[in-house]
Amino acid sequence: MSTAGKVIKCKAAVLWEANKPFSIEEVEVAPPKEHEVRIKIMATGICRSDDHVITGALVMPFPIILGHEAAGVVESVGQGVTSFKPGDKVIPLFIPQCGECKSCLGTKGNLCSNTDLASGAGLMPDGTTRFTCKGKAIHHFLGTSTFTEYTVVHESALAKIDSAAPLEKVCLIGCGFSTGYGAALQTAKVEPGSTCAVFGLGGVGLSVIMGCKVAGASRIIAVDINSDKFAKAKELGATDCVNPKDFQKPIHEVLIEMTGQGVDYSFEVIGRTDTMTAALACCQYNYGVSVIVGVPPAAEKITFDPMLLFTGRSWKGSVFGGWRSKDSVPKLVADYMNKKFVLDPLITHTLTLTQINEGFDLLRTGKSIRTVLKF
Ligand code: CND
Ligand code: ZN
Repeated sequence: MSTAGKVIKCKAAVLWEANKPFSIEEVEVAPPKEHEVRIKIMATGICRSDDHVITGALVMPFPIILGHEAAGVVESVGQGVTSFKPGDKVIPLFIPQCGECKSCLGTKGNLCSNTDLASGAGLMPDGTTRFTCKGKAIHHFLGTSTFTEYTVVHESALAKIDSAAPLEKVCLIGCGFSTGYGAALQTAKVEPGSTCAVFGLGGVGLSVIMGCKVAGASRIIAVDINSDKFAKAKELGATDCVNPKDFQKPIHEVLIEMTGQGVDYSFEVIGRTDTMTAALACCQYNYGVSVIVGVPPAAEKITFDPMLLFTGRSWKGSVFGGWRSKDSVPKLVADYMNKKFVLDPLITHTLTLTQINEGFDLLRTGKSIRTVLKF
């Protein structure tokens, strides 16, 4: 029997408060309103940004359903939705592309004004939620919320993808892969023959390495305090691996010595202020470019020597790899289907939604790259 137009009761991982495990609960998911789409989630990756909400490094309201890196199938559509129909394979977009704001209409940026990243309201664009549990409204996360069997997203925050795409792999295109790969190709625009340094070798950092390699970088230096990450970094294109713990001197000095004048491009893919400054300092003093990809911890500030910028370095940030989400995600899926890049090496664990806390433990103990939860 069709579920369209009805409330769906299903399982979801609810985070009731900070620094607590997820609770697997039965939630009610309301039907999609005008210009919204209800999706059956088939697979979702666990990203460090989800963990940042748990620890408070990324401030969002509780209770909340986290998860933003997923793939699924359309269950039903709200009034006025013409570009999606039940059965379509889709990827939710944590950075929407409304097509109407200054970023979407211009050619320079990808950060749609309708993103919930800055306001952190945890609500649908109309200011309400589609989830309830035990009589309480549950917040959305970045307009996606994928740690649930069903979710509702605005049509501007959804991309239709190839019906042959394997959802348990391409879910990574919803965040980790695209964020890292695009930081190298779209934001930094790494050129052939460049020297790059990548700080942090999780799913996102390893995807930066893949992007640097595709761009033709001749030297890619991978930096992590967990040397267990080095084998995979090399497999994906790193030419050198450095553990800051093996040196007395600061890591930026080590990298400058290794390269003569510093790297052409550096990427901070951890989410720490000290490594953001180190990444800036390790790039070439005149034309080096440093890209912040890791989510900055809330309430922390950076004090740095402005001489680092005065001599000509650039310091940039990159959200969702600089991709215009709705336009780019279907193309990235097509590129994956045409074997232009791999996703398998990033997926180290596959679990079910009810094992979500185990998945987060694997991330926190540095044992996983990406865990994919299959439904
Ligand atoms: P994950 O935790 O898997 O990787 C981080 C890596 O950094 C790990 O391998 C750590 O060992 C390493 N690390 C930790 N501390 C240090 C240190 N002091 N020096 C060197 N290495 C260290 O995280 P992820 O790959 O899922 O995400 C990385 C960051 O990117 C994280 O902050 C996440 O929130 C952010 C991000 C940004 C965006 C965006 O759009 N910009 C999207 N998704 C995630
Ligand atoms: Zn993410």
